Amino acid sequence: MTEIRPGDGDALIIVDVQNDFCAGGALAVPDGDAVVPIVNRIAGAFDIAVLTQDWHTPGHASFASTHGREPFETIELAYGTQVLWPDHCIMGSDGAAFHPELQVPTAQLVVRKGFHPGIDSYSAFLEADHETPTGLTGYLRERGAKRLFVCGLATDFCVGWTAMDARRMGFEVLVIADACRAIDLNGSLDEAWGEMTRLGVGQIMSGDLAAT
Ligand code: VGL
Ligand code: ZN
Repeated sequence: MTEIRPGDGDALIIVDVQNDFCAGGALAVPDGDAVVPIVNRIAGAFDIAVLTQDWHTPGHASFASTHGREPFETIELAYGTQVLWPDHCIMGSDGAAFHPELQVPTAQLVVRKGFHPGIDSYSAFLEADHETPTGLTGYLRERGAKRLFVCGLATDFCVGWTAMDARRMGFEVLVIADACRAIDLNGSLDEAWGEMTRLGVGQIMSGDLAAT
C-alpha cells in the first residue's frame, strides 16, 4: 500500500475508547487498551477528528439486566434483534469516561450515542432503528469531509456499524485495523468484515499513514 498522507477532506473517527470497553471495564474488549497509544500517535495528522462516546441511560434497553436476562443473549425489540449487554457506559459514570491515557487534544467534536432509553446505537451516524440520526453526517459534510478513517472499539459492533453507515451516507471509508479491537461474539468479527467489505469499506494499518 502506498503511503497515505491525511489532508483536506479527511477525517478521523475515534469510536468508544472508554473505560468500560477497556481492561477492568464492564464490557471489556479483549486487548482494548492496545488501541490507545496508536490513536494518540495518529490523531494529530487529521484536520478533522471526532470522538464518539457510548452513552446510555440507567435501565437502557440494550442492558440484559433491564429485561431480567443474561448478558450476550439476544431479544427482539421494535427495531429488530438486540444483543443484550452487561450494564455499561452509563451517562456520566467513570465507565463512560474516555480511557485516562487517551490523548487527542485536537479532536473537535464528541458524539454521544445510545442515550435514548429504548434504542441502542452502535453507529455514530444512525441509531439502531436505522432512522434516528445523531447529526454526525451533517457535521462532517459541513466541514467538507469526504474520506473517513475509523478506529477504536469494538471492530465488530460500533466501529463496523459506524464504517458501514458512513459508506451508506456516501463517504469513502477506511478502517485502521490495528487501531481497533473486537468483541467477537459468535463469529461477529468475520461477519462484520464481510459486510464492511461488501459495502466498500477499505482496510489499512496505522503504519500506512505518513508521518505518524
Ligand atoms: C459497543 C456493545 C454495546 C461498542 C457499544 O462500542 O462496540 N458494543 N455498546
Ligand atoms: Zn453500548
